[in-house]
Amino acid sequence: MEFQNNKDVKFKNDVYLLEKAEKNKPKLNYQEVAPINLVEIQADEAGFQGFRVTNSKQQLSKLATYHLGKKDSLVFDFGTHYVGRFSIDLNSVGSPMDAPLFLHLKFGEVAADIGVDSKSYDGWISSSWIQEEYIHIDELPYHLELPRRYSMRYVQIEVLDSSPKWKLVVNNPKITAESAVKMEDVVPIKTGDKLLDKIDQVSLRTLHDCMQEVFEDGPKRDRRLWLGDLRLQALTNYQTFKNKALVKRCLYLFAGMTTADGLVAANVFTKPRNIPDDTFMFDYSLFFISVLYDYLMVEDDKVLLADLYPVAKRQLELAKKMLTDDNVVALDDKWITFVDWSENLDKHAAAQAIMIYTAKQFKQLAEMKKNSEDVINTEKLINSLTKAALDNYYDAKEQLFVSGPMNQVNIASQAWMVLAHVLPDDKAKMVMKKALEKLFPVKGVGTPYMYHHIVAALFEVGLKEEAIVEMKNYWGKMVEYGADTFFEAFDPQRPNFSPYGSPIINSYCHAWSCTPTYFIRKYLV
Ligand code: RAM
Repeated sequence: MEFQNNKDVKFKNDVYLLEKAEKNKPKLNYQEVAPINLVEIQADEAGFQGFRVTNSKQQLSKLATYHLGKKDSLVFDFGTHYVGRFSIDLNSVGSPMDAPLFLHLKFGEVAADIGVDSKSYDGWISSSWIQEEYIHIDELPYHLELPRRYSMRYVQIEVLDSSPKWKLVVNNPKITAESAVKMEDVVPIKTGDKLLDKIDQVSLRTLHDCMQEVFEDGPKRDRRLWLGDLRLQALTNYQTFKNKALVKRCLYLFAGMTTADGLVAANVFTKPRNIPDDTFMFDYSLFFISVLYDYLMVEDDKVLLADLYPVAKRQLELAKKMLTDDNVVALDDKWITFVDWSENLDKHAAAQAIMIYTAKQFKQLAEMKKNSEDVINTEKLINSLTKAALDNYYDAKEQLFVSGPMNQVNIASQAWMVLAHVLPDDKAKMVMKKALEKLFPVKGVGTPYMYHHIVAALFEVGLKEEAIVEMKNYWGKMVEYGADTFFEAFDPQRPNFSPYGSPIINSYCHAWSCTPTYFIRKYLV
């Protein structure tokens, strides 16, 4: 995938909708956290991405006694993942400070973030996402409070230079962590299975750390509101933190900043002010309908429905322009369909299924709105889309869906067709059974986002045990690797997989990976 540059697209700002977004802006909670340990990050082939964390010979309780000269460094371990600001007291010992202090600080969500030399990065997205700072300090003592927010468990402080005449002493390292919600607001569950309980906790921490002034996709990167991520975060939030105002805010943000033609952007920025990104995705625009629909399933809110119904309707109207005469979704490079980061994935069938899935939700919105014309028209659309899906993509002999000109049989198509209910329940169950036989263990799936839909489809057809096994295999593998929060990209067969050309740019606390707690709380307890 590449960056989209649509700088000529005209957007409109709806003041009424954006004011509502502002009204639902949360007040963040702050928590001061001290490190629990001093550690060393060592290269080790057996460790996740080639690194392992060991206890340092130095002790935190003796911090003030360590004198750091040129090339000396310390790594603080805060015990788990936090999002917040870092501060530390710096002082000198020895002769008068005859030269400035030159410091390098690095912030890591995982050990490799610290261990890998940032200069080795040459991926296709900006290296400026790598969380590190180079700072000169002219006078000590100094209370260093870094202005930027980081997403981290580990903080490395390295003296690039002092002077042979004096050394650095550090004290009081601290993170002031921030989130829109509090971990203690969610009651821990006991499933009777230790791994599932742990997966649940890691999921909660992931969602907690991504819930800021919007539902961020990843607090390390991209630090913004993406529609596809929001959909899964909102669903998980209803089962856990139950902060509905934040979902409402995000819906109003997307609705308040569409293109002049009414298309919802794939993501929006909220700093330094509200700005829609000039990036559009076929599936993400349609998911505006889903987020609105899911919200209304947990909260009866007539005003929200009245405000946002036209925006939801417009997404479906615009999607219809992508249909061939035979009602098949034609993929378009200018309005890409995301589905997953896996390479070589044919997305035709999944795109068709996503349109059916969201059209069905829109029909229910139209029913809530008592708009019989929209109900009838959407019903017709669903029927023609479904017929096209079955005519073009269902291989009745194999009982599996194929996708695209090469009839690719991939897991994304099966999962989305099942979620869109294009087949009767018994046949849909058969699709997942066949998929388990032929496509598992799945290969080449790049993200927990895609994995979510695979597990969701297994639960949907009643293959509960199989769904649990997949969840434990996939998210459990991240736990085994020591995850405090779940990752943006993860392929168990390729632990170094990155959609961007290097794992050090990946986010290791990523919104769309938080859903096991949703599954566990919805289906298991
Ligand atoms: C990446 C982010 C984000 C996702 C998009 C499609 O930039 O990981 O979460 O929604 O891709």
